[in-house]
Amino acid sequence: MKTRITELLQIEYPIIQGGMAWVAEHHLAAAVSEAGGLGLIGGANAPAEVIRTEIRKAREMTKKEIGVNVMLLSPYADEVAKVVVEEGIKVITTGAGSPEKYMEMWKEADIKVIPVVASVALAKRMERYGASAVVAEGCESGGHIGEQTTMTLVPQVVDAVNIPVIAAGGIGDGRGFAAAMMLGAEAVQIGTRFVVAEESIASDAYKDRIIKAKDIDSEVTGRSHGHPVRQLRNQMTREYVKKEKEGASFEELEYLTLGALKKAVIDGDAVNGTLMAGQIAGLIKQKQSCKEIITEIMKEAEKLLKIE
Ligand code: TUI
Repeated sequence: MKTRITELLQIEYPIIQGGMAWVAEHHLAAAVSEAGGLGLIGGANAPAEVIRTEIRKAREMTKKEIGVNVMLLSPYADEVAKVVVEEGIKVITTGAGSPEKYMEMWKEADIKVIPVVASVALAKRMERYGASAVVAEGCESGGHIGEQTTMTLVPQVVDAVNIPVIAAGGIGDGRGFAAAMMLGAEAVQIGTRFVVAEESIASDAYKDRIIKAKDIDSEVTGRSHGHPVRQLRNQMTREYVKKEKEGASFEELEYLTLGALKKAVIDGDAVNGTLMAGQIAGLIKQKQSCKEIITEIMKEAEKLLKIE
């Protein structure tokens, strides 16, 4: 399947991987790129030198292009923004903010910048700043989310910009992929389904919670302080929501989630950790290789879209 995104990124399949904190490290990024999609290293809150090492390790595993997701709320965002240029990265996605202060530097380095947006306004602003494409991410996604659903956001962004749009949020199989194409997207970004990939280093406890998840098992915390985060419900989220209802301060709530992502992803603590996952978790039933995931999605989508 050819779209402006497969042409732009020179990839076989129009599937890009989400920049998931702790999960999107070199094993997963290399496996997704090797399977014909675009794999990315998730910058998350990691120091720039950690990202440099991750990029180099991914390149030892694949000759194909890998990208980096720069998480703009990170205290290290400025350093990471420079390291990606130094390392010759050619595709950047960004999340949780507007990357406009880095756009000139990245464009000069011939980098394709693909900001993740949660609104039409930011999509239009990013096009003006020279973005090559945007990811329109609906609130079905795991992690930090906006307000719009994928179904409403994607076609509105498609109508508002001329650059290609990648749909994200709630896409986990060929039906979701085909639906995104019907909304005018030219690729999809997938997160949750790649968390459970065989090549993903996420703990078995985290993967098992996704595989056992029902449709209603995710919960959004942090709405009270303007940083809503979708994750699977557990003891930590129950305590968080209770404290949020009691009017706890941002600092008190932050304390609850300190290091909680690492707890879930690396230590396998599914009780106190942050199990970021999208609403599509309920659909995900097994661990598969990235190659199997991508091939299965494409086969199903091509049948639905009647592409031979
Ligand atoms: O960024 C993500 N997903 C993330 S980032 C993350 S790390 C984190 N953890 C706790 C709190 C906050 C972050 C975990 N998951 N997805 C892309 C995304 N970007 N979703 C929503 C947005 C967004 C929201 C508002 C982008 C821009 C924006 O406003 C910027 C502006 O200036 O208008």
